[in-house]
Amino acid sequence: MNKTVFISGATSGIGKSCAFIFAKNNYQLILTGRRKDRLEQIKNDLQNEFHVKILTLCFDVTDLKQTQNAIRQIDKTIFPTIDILINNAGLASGLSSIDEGLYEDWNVMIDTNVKGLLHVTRELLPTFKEQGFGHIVNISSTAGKDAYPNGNVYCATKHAVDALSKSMRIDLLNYGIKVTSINPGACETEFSIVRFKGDEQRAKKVYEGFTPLKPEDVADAVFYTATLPKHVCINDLTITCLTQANAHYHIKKVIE
Ligand code: NDP
Ligand code: 8X3
Repeated sequence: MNKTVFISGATSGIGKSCAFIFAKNNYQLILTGRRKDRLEQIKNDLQNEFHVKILTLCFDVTDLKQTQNAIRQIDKTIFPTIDILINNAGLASGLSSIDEGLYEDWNVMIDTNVKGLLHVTRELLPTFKEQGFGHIVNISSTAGKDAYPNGNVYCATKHAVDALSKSMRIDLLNYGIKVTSINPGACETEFSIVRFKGDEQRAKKVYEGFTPLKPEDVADAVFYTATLPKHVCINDLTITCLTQANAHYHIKKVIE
């Protein structure tokens, strides 16, 4: 029987690359996000290429009702198990000093990165407990390990994800559920376009002069942690490009 991976935020970047690598390796997919057109396009592309079963669920993780309705409609006869949950949906909104931050940016980051992750996890836990196995992979960040200038609330939300991964691992040990935190550094996706509210020029500048991670690099790491023997759990994995030492120390150098 094929295993199933549930990916939140599969419409772009790291989530989309995770969908690709798991489909290529014959997993069934449950792909989620708010952009229905993108979900359908990715589903068609992956089904045509890899012939795997794919369910798309279009919902906003910040909305508990939408999250519950979507997850509760998963048909157990088609997806008898959910083996892996990749809590990937997340974002930064704005980059400003704490005294100048906008309440609406703070709310959207806290609601998405912390409450959204909790909503999805809580809804899938009954399935994991019933099965007696499951693997939660939380996409945190180097920003969850250290703060950087003007990162304040985004860093706080990723520190919260870090704490939640540690807590989940303790609370879920008795149920045979693995919990892994993946902490990427700068990775070129739509992340900075979202952070700078559609300003593509400003977003592009973030990655100038060095070679950032590609979303496929992070997806490779996720896939590695998710395909280890049953008794092995990678708790915490930080992955950066060669020119980034931590959340705030980078050098500019292009790697050929
Ligand atoms: P992208 O912007 O490319 O992808 C973000 C994904 O999250 C999209 O699929 C988006 O889907 C989804 N998403 C955002 N908000 C919501 C919501 N409210 N409800 C449902 N889905 C949502 O960025 P990345 O791929 O870079 O980001 C993925 C994760 O990786 C995030 O948690 C981010 O914090 C983390 N990360 C990113 C790094 C980077 O440098 N890029 C580094 C470290 C961590 P849609 O808009 O369709 O809803
Ligand atoms: C996303 C990357 O550099 O803004 O977590 O922390 S960064």
